[in-house]
Amino acid sequence: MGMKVVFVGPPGAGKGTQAENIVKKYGLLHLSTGDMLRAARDAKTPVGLEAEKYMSAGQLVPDEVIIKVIVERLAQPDAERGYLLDGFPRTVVQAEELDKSLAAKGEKLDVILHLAVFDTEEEETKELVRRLVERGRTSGRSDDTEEVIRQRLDVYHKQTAPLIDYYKKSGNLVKIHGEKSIPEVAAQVESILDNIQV
Ligand code: B4P
Repeated sequence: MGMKVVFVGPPGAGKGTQAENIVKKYGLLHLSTGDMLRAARDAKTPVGLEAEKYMSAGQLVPDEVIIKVIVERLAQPDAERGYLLDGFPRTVVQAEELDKSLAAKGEKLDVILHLAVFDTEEEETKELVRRLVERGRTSGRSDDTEEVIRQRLDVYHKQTAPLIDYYKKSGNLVKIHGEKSIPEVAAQVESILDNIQV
């Protein structure tokens, strides 16, 4: 079984950006719940149509919807080579369910990378809003408007930030300084993953 890595961080912290490089370098499967939900929406599946209502409003889709999607995906044979979870878990309930499904197979996560952007919420918000408004200009993503971005950040602080304490207890949480340039962030991540034995 390959390396099992999780990215936790606010919207716009660079999870998707860094994930591309990591999965290539370490041969991992990239599972971005945001990408999976957008693909389901575009394919007009029942899960995708349900998810769109939440995503366009900057809310999280219900835990039971996303947990089922991920647990089923991790049971596929290609997950054996190791994976990077990008955007999942996003709530403590999702993290607990993931731990339970791994424990049932005698497995656990190797590392949780906490992609933080500055130490104060004020500086963080300013930078994340700037990045996502900029991305919205070219991506056409319906949730990259300033109003929805602020809503997503609020949801992050209330529902996802508690994951940091949850994972601190596990002892394999590492903080990455996501305010640095893209190559500098990549170097921090690589220095951690290079030292993981699986
Ligand atoms: P996601 O698609 O996961 O979106 P994200 O948090 O906005 O992206 P990310 O942090 O990956 O930012 P990126 O690298 O692109 O989620 C979208 C929605 O899906 C959620 O709001 C929710 O509704 C739903 N959802 C997903 N998972 C869920 C779950 N588990 N439970 C419930 N709901 C779920 O970077 C952003 C921009 O910054 C880019 O333009 C990039 O170029 C730039 N950038 C990156 N790194 C930089 C750096 N170091 N310096 C300067 N700019 C940088």
